[in-house]
Amino acid sequence: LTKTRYPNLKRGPFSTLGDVDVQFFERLLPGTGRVLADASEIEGYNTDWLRTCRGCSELVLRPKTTEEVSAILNYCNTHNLAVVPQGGNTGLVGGSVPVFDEVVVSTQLLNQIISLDELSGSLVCQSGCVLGTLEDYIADYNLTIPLDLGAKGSCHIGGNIATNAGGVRLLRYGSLHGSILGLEAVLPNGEILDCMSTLRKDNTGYDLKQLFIGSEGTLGIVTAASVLCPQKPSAVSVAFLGCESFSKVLDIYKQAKGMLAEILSAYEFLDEASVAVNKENLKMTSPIGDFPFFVLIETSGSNGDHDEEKLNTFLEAMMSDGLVLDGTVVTESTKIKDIWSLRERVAEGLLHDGYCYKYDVSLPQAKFYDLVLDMRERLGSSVIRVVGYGHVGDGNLHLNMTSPTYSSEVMGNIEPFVYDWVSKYSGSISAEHGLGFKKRNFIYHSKSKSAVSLMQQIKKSIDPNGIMNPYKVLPEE
Ligand code: FAD
Ligand code: 2HG
Ligand code: ZN
Repeated sequence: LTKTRYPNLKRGPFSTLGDVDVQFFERLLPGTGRVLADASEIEGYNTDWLRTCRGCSELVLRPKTTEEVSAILNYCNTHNLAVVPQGGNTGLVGGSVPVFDEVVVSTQLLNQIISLDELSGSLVCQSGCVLGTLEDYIADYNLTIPLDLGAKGSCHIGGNIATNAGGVRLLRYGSLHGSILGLEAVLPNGEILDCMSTLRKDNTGYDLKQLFIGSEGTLGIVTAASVLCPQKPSAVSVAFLGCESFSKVLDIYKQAKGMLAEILSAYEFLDEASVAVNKENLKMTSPIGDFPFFVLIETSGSNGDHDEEKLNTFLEAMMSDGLVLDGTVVTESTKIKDIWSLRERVAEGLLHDGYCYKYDVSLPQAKFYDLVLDMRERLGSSVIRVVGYGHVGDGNLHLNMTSPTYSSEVMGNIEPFVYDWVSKYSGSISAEHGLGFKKRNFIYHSKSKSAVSLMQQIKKSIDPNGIMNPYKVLPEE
């Protein structure tokens, strides 16, 4: 690990960790595996999922309670030590790893489920609970988590809240701004902020929890949350369809909204190049032939016969109108999983090419795919591939390019072109992954000067010493 990974960036005026600091943390967090300082043990905490960002922290702390988090932050704030909160480390914008030598505070051991109200569906848990574990736990109570994403086996609910993660169920259940009923966070000075409501309705004053949803670790550490869990649908079907153009993908979406209506729970698309990633890099097979575009439709409801009838009528109409060229429908859970894997594993498959240039944008749906086409033309053979896939129903495109290794020439052709393109259509340069370290300097492409200025004031008032996740989210001053 080298301290000069980012030679053009100036380290903030923070203290450097000393033996006395480490001894304090060892006393605070007794037992094995709670204070990690061995280089080989902390390498993973210094490197992000995409393996494109690397810090050189020398200390990882693993608290188990809110009080321990409070004592850690109080100490760091008093001793001017910078901190990076880390959950499952699946973030895609370099927000979860140190930039220089920030102390990593991992939520891995903050993993207790606290309570579940079966009737209202409010689940209260510590922030380090893995999303998939929560899903499995509440399935026994016929409930489900209002959020689902490919990283569910590793990401933490606290990380999901900190990034305001979207995922494939947003179309049905809305964003975490609605599903998180309350939370507890530790502020940079160690103070514990209790916003832990389990109520659906509570209009008493400013809704402070919203500030932490999507704050990417820059305002404090979320230690616990209350999640509104909907009833688990008893009938789920997935259709995987092939079609000839992106405009047909949108036509089918329009029809799906009308004909499937309340049972439509996901509408995702992949282009041919995305499915090729699955086939070439992950040796996966597609259940239907080759088509320029693929649509994944999920329906969920409470009556399988009713839903199947609706889905069949819809598909017959789509085939006879020539919108869908071929397709398959599955209802068995392992087959449903296999089809979802085709969509959810593209991100993993892309890494096998070498370096991945990753963009996650919101655009008016009609303009959506033009960006992929423009990028393909612009980059030509300088990249291995340009792929487009994503959450059509949410107007969220995932645009990815790959090359064997990082190329500054390719990067120069992508940025700022891609951000200017998105800005021209009033889109968002980060629909769901956040700004983190990689995208913070492009914030003005999506936010006004007045909005960024207020964000900076909020940051200063909550974190006057700037110790929480420095170099992230807000632009370089
Ligand atoms: P981390 O990566 O550890 O951290 C992310 C950010 O949150 C960092 O800035 C970190 O400092 C901060 N943070 C983490 N925990 C806390 C806490 N307790 N308090 C305060 N700050 C904290 N994202 C989507 O939105 N939709 C998707 O569909 C989606 N699919 C993905 C699929 C794959 C295969 C992968 C690898 C990633 C995907 N992501 C997706 C991105 C990522 O999984 C999400 O951003 C996720 O919410 C991050 O959770 P995490 O626990 O891994 O957080
Ligand atoms: C998804 O929807 C994730 O699969 C990851 O948000 C997207 O890696 C990507 O481009
Ligand atoms: Zn996504």
